[in-house]
Amino acid sequence: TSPKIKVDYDQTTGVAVLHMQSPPVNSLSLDFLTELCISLEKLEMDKGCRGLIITSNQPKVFSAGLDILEMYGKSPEHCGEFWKVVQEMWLKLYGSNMVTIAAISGSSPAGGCLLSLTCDYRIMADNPRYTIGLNETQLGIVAPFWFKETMVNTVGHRNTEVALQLGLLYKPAEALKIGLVDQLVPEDQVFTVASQTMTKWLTIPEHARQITKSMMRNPTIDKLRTNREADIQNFVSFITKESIQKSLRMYMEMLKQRKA
Ligand code: CO8
Repeated sequence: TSPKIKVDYDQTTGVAVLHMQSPPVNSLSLDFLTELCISLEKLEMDKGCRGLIITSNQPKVFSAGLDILEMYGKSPEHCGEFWKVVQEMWLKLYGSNMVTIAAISGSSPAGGCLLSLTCDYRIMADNPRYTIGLNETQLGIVAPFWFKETMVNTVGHRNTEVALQLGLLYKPAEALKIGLVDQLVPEDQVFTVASQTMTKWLTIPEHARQITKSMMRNPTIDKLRTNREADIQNFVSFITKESIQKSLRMYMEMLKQRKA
């Protein structure tokens, strides 16, 4: 199988660009996330790599979020293994020493939104066809506490309360208004602006910035670190419930019908 992630690392600038290239919609499957974690591990170990831009090579979509097929009709063992790598992805990105920028070139629901929320800065294509948000309740599922906290840390308690209960998917202008993204730019400039923004962030003394980032994020990270196993058990027992499986099936059927 062809790689789902392509990394271009420029040693002279110290900036790596991670392209998600898993057709059709960069859904976060077990294989995708495993590959992503391996790439992140390598970049994090390379002391010369100071910045990471995450973007999508798929048209119209940044990432469709967790691959629903990894959670539907699968054994508890499989679900547990899958959830572990979802946690791993979040821990690696939210706690990264690198400056991370999401170049959001398309829609970014659920896990795709979470992925961009782990970054230090979000630039989104200003196209009203695209949406971003944590829409879990629309699938009949519940965003776990660390999804919720990542959202609270970004847009505050009240915005999160509304966004998560209603499972809101925001158009770019609305996302900007609540601070879910930091900047909107014309579609063809997302990457260029991300690179320019990176240059700016990299002028800040590295150690001071890293300590500041950890100070902001460690309380949330530590909560998952110390509760990983329980969080896996929670997920597995929730997702394998008959009623939840039924919700997932109905949601997938809705996706197919919407297409037809
Ligand atoms: N997983 C698996 N397959 C998917 C997913 C997904 N997340 N998203 C889309 N697909 C499939 C579609 O079913 C379709 O398949 P097919 O070609 O066989 O019919 C194909 O990908 C292409 O999709 P579309 O035709 O819909 O493509 P569009 O370009 O029209 O739209 C979108 C792209 C906007 C991304 C749209 O596909 C969409 O809205 N997808 C659903 C996104 C979503 O709701 N994801 C939620 C996943 S759950 C999650 O991430 C967090 C779960 C937390 C778990 C907590 C439990 C305790």
